Amino acid sequence: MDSASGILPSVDLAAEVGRSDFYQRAGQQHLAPLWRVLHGLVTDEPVPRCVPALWRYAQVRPFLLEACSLISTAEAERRVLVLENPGLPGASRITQSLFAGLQVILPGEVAPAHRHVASALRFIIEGRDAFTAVAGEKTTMRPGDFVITPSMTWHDHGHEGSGPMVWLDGLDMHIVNLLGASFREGYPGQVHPQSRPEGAAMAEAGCNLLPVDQAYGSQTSPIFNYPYDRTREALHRLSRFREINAWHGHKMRYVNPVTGGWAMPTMATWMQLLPQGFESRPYRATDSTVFVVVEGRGSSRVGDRVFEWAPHDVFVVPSWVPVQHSGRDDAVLFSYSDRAVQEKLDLLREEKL
Ligand code: GTQ
Repeated sequence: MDSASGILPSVDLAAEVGRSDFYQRAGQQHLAPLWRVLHGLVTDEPVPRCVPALWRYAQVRPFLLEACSLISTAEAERRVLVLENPGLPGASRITQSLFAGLQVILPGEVAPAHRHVASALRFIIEGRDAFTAVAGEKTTMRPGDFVITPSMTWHDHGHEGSGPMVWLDGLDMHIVNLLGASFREGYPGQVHPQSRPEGAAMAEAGCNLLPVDQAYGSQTSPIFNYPYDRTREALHRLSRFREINAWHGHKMRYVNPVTGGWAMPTMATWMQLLPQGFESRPYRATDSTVFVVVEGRGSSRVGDRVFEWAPHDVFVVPSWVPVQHSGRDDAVLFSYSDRAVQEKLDLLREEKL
């Protein structure tokens, strides 16, 4: 950050010249005057470096396919194009706290097993018959599914179908790194062995029932694939009898059935239906949010920008910037943010305008 922008208005700039020797000597002792930077550190309101941005899938997809011809998953480990916020170039961030990338895998390829403290979410964009295996259980991924890789669980991805498979990865590694808590391990071998049948997690936790005497030590949901057919059905059904929310349309949050809280401890996730012709009222919140268009076309006003979007486009709404959505057709948006962290730390602020 530019230190001048943080100078207290009351600091006398002429007098600062006479203090330069002091600053220099203090600096040699690793001491720095707070009064030169205070207002840049403790700001009157959020000063996001993250800016509103839109990635059109039609423009991004050719780059994903070109990446497939240039590097294998074996070499890349994860063949991902990072969605870099234009306000944070080179930082591998879509918001100040969160990572987003588009991962592509081709038939027959394997993204080898590893595990890390950072948690990941996958939101499936395109393709069929690819799977991810998490902690010994495989799940086949379909467009619109929300899939979780909990902290420190072994995971690999594979593809047994035809055509490229693309999903959006959302990770919290910048939060983990801020706190100095990152660990990672590669698995000795391409894939981690499977120990449970596909569908085990859904049977145990996805039917409004939980096994007796089962202890849950983690804050992450035991359901690791929230399939789109069920999510979509819920949204459309409730749109027929529930009054619409003026700021969000019909919006549901993904929950951990054990706690009733967010599905993941760091990242909050939602799916919303904006019925044809619906125009939301504007709101703003301190959690910068990433949106993925699942179905339909529409537009979102984000601060002074207007994004016209179509299926598979991704856009980002920075902290404290007002947002307003309109659905041209029945449109469905997936979204995620660091709200789960902000709530736990009593940091979240929201304003419905
Ligand atoms: O699939 O495990 O986009 O570890 C970034 C880091 C994906 C993954 C990413 C990862 C992964």
